[in-house]
Amino acid sequence: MSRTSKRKQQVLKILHRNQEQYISGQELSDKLGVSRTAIWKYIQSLREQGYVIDSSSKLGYRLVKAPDILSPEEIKKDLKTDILGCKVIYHEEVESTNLLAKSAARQGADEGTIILAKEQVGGKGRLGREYFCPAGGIWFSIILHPDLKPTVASRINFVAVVALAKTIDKLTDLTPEIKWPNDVLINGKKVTGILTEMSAEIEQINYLVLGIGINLNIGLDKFPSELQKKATSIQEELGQKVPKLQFFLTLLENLEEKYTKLQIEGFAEIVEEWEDYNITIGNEVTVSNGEGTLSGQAVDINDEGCLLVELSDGTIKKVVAGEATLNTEYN
Ligand code: BT5
Repeated sequence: MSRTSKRKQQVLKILHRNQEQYISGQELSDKLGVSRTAIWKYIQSLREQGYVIDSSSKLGYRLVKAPDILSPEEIKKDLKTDILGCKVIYHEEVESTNLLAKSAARQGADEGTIILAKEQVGGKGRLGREYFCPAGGIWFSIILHPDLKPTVASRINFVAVVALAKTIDKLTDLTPEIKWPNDVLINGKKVTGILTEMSAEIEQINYLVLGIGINLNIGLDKFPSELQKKATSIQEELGQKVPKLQFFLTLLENLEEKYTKLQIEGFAEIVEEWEDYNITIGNEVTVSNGEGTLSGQAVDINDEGCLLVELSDGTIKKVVAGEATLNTEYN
């Protein structure tokens, strides 16, 4: 961070701390050891970011309202987690936060480091698919060092998808549903996606990058037409925008709680919560992946997070990864 942006952050911190009262330009300039003109410039720049700052020639400056943005300063101010968000890196526009997070992880970034972007221009889905990530959504990746064997790393996806469903459930009147493996749907359409990537040896995970995308405050008309049939946004379903910062902070708390639960209590506890939102188990599904396509009744999730499908002849097939289509009215 440059010296200028560091000072601007210091001004913001002081304004936040004194939100009820004015603080004079002189006091700010004494505290930071810079001129009053410099302080005025920092204030202008904060206003351009969306901060509403009242100024009076007699009294000084007072923060009236902070914008609803996911800047590290706004996140850190109200963050209640211990691990997730220990460091937050924010970008206006990136290709993909997962790419940046993998590179940070290779350089030894701490567990819990978060890379966020307002917009992604090369957002990634699974298997090299593209993911549409315009401004208004939440696009971020977290670096994790879970105490898990690589063979059961996909348990992290269950942690994430349960945390997402819980957050939507808590903050809105909507009914989130989980479709195996990683999708949260609302009224049958996808609102969140998860991309987990890892570097591992046979016995241990070096690092894992959990990438999460949420269609939060995006109008459906902004989506490419081919996506409008299968994707939706929380704003679209709710008919109004949702405070982004509150959503993100609640999600981090839920993620940390489930992540800790996974490592202390075990996977069965997470699957139990997953089942509260599940629309896959108990339904007729068609699952396709690189190995082909099969149809049958989804009967269970095993210890590795695989879907168990009972075929018409009674045999049970284990599906490690793939696309599940529910043979219901939605599809
Ligand atoms: C996913 O892949 O759902 C994983 C998405 C992960 C996105 C996050 S954002 C932060 C981090 N940085 C990244 O670069 N990625 C992660 P998959 O299950 O393969 O679904 C991909 C399919 O979903 C596409 O082929 C489209 O059909 C559809 N899709 C694309 N954009 C979408 C969107 N915004 N909402 C819903 N569906 C979408």
